[in-house]
Amino acid sequence: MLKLSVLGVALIALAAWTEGNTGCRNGMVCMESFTYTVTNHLIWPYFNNSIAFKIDGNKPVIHYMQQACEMEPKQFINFTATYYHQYGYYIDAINGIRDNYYNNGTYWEFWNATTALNVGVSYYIPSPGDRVLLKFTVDSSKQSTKRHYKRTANGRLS
Ligand code: B12
Repeated sequence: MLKLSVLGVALIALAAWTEGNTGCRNGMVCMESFTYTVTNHLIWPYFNNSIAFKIDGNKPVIHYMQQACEMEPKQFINFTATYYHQYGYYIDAINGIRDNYYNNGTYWEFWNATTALNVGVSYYIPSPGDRVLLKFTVDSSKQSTKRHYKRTANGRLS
């Protein structure tokens, strides 16, 4: 009996040590967490999916994007990115919705709670309380007069 209680206490201590003193962990909104959201209101199937992460050192957003796909694959199905030596990864598509900036002005815009960010997902490091957002957007200066977009076989909009 005594052995079991000692084991129990040891397990609780181990859990507290792994999660930090606050018990904050992935999936839980708390002092040490931020939320990551992907939102698309432009083309069906629309989605607005969020997940909370405990901040993991100085890891950039792209690290958590991959974690989201592993943890919640129904909401964060996939993403594709192109690597640019100077700026890191550029997000081309999320959940099969692909940008087509030069034809219709659409792209995945990168935001935190207050502002469109001036770096990409490889360089932005979330801080506690942050709300990081990738929002499927149309650049109004490039927007055509079309109101409805159709999704083609490769996920692009026509
Ligand atoms: C055109 C452009 C865009 C277009 C890209 C169109 C496309 N690829 O389909 C749009 C408007 C979509 C865009 C988006 C973004 N952009 Co931009 N963009 C530019 C701009 C004005 C010109 C790039 C260009 O054509 N160069 C000439 C060609 C020949 O060289 P290139 O290497 O092939 O260019 C490609 C890359 O630059 C890439 N690209 C464009 N923006 C970005 C951003 C990131 C993070 C990456 C990895 C790649 C990338 O697309 C270009 C065309 O294929 C530059 C400013 C500048 N004057 O350089 C900013 C610039 C590159 N963009 C920037 C940023 C921050 C972004 C965004 C993160 C903004 C946001 N908050 O959403 C997003 C990217 C988000 C994502 N999806 O990952 C910054 C990068 C700064 C940095 N240190 O990381 C720049 C330098 C502007 C600035 N001074 O703030 N962008």
